[in-house]
Amino acid sequence: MSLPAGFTLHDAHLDVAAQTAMAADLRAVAEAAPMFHPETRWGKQMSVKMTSAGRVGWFSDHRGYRYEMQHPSGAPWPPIPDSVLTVWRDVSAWDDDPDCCLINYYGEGAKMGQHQDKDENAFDAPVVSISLGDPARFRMGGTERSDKTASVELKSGDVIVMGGPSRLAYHGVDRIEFGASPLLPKGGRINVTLRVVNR
Ligand code: MD3
Ligand code: FE
Repeated sequence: MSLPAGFTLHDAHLDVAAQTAMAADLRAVAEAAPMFHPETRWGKQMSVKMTSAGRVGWFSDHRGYRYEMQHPSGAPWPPIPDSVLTVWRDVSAWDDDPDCCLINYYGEGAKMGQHQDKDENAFDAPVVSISLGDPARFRMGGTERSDKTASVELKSGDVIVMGGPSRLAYHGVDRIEFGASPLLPKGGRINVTLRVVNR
């Protein structure tokens, strides 16, 4: 098993109290900016539900992937919770705060195909991801789709940093172990991704 350089896993970075507090903060974000299933360019609904906090939010429809200044309702995205910003400041080694906090919710059977994160304008900044709730089988390769891949189990409270060469690596979520974690009352998995979109 080999992972690309610049990838760091902070195993159990958040204890259960911090995970619970962050889940409550994210629930408040999702009340102000409700989760939705984005549609791909090909009109297929993604199995993961999403919303965002921060200056910009990630969005997709028949016109493709992009960042938008507003939730589909027309409201601005809520601010990024302090509990989330604290993690970025602890692990990113980046001077500026992120301008997007994408919140992904994986219900039973949800997954995410292998892809690169290329919709940003700051590939030298790292991406930080926080996992909450049910464990996920995360799979990561290299910068070419044909590169060999390695799998990592991401558990509630784990934080990963993708900097340097790993920033443009292919990655995805093959499956989650629905119901395995007691953190979220209805089960499932939340992944928070922090990104610098514009510098
Ligand atoms: C590796 N989310 O939202 S987070 C995504 O678990 C996304 O929800 C997955 O991929 C999830 O785009 C994986 C881990 C992650 C995020 C960004 C990366 C890994 C990355 C960017 C570059 C390389
Ligand atoms: Fe991604």
